[in-house]
Amino acid sequence: MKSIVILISGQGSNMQALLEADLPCRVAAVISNRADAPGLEIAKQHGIATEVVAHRDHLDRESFDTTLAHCIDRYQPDLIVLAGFMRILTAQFVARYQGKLINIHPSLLPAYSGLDTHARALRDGVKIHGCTVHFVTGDLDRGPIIIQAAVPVLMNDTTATLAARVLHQEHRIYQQAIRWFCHGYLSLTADGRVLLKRMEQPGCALITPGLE
Ligand code: NHR
Ligand code: GAR
Repeated sequence: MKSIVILISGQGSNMQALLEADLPCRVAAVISNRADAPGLEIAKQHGIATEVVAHRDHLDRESFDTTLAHCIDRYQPDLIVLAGFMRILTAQFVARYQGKLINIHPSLLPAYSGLDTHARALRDGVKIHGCTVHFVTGDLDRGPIIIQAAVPVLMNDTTATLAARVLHQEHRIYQQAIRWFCHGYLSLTADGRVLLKRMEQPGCALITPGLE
């Protein structure tokens, strides 16, 4: 059975959804860059090994990433899952785990890369927003896309209501991506493209507000 390591920085709701999803893999460890991340307690309650690699104890990104890599490598995971992980990783770190490192981002990439995605989407008045699971490359939030979910933006949305609608879909698509990976359906090709051995559904559409 494949094994994964999950990296978090905070709440860990995506991590929790994965721990409760009955995935076809072992969750070897949950690692946080913050000792006070609430997600660490949830992981412990699920009997998962937890580690803290504090970025604040490191002089620069290179030394943080080196400690982080050593910590990860002790668990020999097949896949590293960023779940609300808030530190940008160096090109060396990303290269070491090419094809084995995925992230979930709270927007329909390539729109709204970076931070504060929900506030920016609301300000722009877009009618469709969402979330994206992608392989991580040296190019921040620009790695090859695996799966996306789109949600409607409603007239009375606040960043909180919109974030909650997106987060609910995050919890659904992240476990799907990891299932595909664990079953060997999903990989990153040498030329940087996503290879997915699953059926496509050309009929899918989200139109909002809906047609009448
Ligand atoms: N690293 C690389 N190399 N490539 C990506 O695509 C990455 C990555 C590390 C994290 C997640 C990403 C997101 O989904 C992610 C993707 C943090 C920041 C950020 O600006 C940006 C994007 C993402 C995560 N972090 C600040 C920093 O200085 C710190 C912000 C904070 O601590 O609140 O690292 O959104
Ligand atoms: C989620 O929306 C996740 O996509 C986002 O932060 C939230 C954290 O949720 N991630 C990022 O913005 C990464 N920079 P969680 O900690 O409850 O999973």
